[in-house]
Amino acid sequence: MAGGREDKALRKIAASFEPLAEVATSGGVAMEVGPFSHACAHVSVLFGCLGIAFKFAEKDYVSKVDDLIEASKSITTLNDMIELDIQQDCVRQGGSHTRNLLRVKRGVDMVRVLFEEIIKSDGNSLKDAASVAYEKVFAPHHGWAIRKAVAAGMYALPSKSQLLKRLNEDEGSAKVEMQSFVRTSGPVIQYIEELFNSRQLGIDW
Ligand code: 1PZ
Repeated sequence: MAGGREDKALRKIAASFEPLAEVATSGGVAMEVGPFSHACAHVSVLFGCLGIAFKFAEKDYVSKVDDLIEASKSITTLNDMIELDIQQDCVRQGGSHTRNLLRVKRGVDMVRVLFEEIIKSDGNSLKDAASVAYEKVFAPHHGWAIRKAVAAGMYALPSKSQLLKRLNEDEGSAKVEMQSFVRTSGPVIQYIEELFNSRQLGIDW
């Protein structure tokens, strides 16, 4: 819709990950909680283009991003945020910043894989691309009930062309922005995984 809130949302999402990718590949600069969580907040605009089927996923994702935004008011870097949770022995506790970071990282990864699938598919199906992304990123971590609900929700997704229309993009412009996001989100995801792995916290929980 012209002038709608989703006006050029893809460009915004892609642009907000540029500086994060620079930090991730700098080999020394620490990523800050604020810029990271605000970039992740941009991503949630996509939910608005998917219809009501994924409202529950949106709520879960947004609440976790909001928790990170709140954390950024008193903690500067992702590194320090994790260290504080380690000190307080609450890394895996429900609602901890570190646990929410791992979930939000998966959300970003899902969008990355989703865009990769959309870019390489010729058809008009969003369901196929979304199913592949979900299977790869979230399904191994979700129980039976959630997996069933997600599978049912996939049937309610709009088509790829409907999604692009809601995003105010055509095939060509969408491809450019999606490619940009795929390129920049990769190193950011790796950076976060390294924060976990270098402390033996694991990323499979
Ligand atoms: C076209 C794209 C289709 C989008 C499909 C989205 C599928 C994701 C469905 C996730 C359902 C979430 C239900 C809640 C799950 C929670 O149990 C877990 C664990 O949370 P905790 O126990 O730590 O509080 N939460 C998650 O796994 C995070 C889910 C975030 C979903 C973000 C998806 C981002 C994709 C955006 C695409 C527009």
